[in-house]
Amino acid sequence: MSADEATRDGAATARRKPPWTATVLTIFPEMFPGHLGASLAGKALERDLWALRVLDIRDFARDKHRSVDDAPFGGGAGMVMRPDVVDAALEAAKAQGPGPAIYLSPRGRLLTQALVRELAAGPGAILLCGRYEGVDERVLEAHGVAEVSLGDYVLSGGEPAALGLMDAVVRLLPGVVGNEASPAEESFERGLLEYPHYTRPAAWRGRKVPQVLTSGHHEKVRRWRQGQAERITEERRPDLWAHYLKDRDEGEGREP
Ligand code: 9D3
Repeated sequence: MSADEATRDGAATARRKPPWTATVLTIFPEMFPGHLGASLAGKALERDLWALRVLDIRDFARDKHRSVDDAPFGGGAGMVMRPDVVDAALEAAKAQGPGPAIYLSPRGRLLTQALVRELAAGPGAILLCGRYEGVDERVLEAHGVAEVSLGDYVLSGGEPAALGLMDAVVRLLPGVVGNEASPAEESFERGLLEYPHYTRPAAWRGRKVPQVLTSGHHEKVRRWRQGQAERITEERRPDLWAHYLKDRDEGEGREP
């Protein structure tokens, strides 16, 4: 028996590594788990394949009105989340949840599949959701908080972004995705968009399924799909296409 097996042996000492844990800081705790309580992520949550802790930032306010925001120094519209309140919430989150502290913010680094993979490989994440105009800069500096954005469009706050980030991470955790398709086969992992998909009926409103897909020639199907994925990526996402060509020419993934 290996040392590792020995430490797991015996009913009294049997203990599983804690699951990937999201600790969310928000003034809208009722938005969680949201869609992550349904479908694959919801099943995985029930099976303790990941954990979700939600802290209400308002619980860390100290005045009788439970204020979390105040007017911006320098003037201007809107309100700013107070550093003392967010600090207390972050301290509580760090005491009970593992992983890097991330502020969901339109100024953040774009969330990519590479970052999602990095987060999924770690123990969890502390997700700070902003509302109003944002959070006082000093508390972000003091806690070494990273900033992550979902894309260049305006959301109403950090909560929908936190749900999107967790969705992307959770589906990568061991045991969560039902089918056996390896993540390495996913289009984004290969740097390409997906090829087109078809199912029955073989003819629908006069539109036929591409013949190669009903031919039974697996190698021809594979080549057709690869060609389609490349065509669609080149047409729709020149940025991904350039990166794909660069990786391919550097010999990544496939040998010459
Ligand atoms: C109206 C306020 N905006 C000035 C132009 C700044 C602004 C503040 C707060 C814009 C959006 C938000 C709320 N958004 C988020 O907290 C957010 C977000 C987003 O809006 N887009 C993409 N990713 C993210 S992550 C968090």
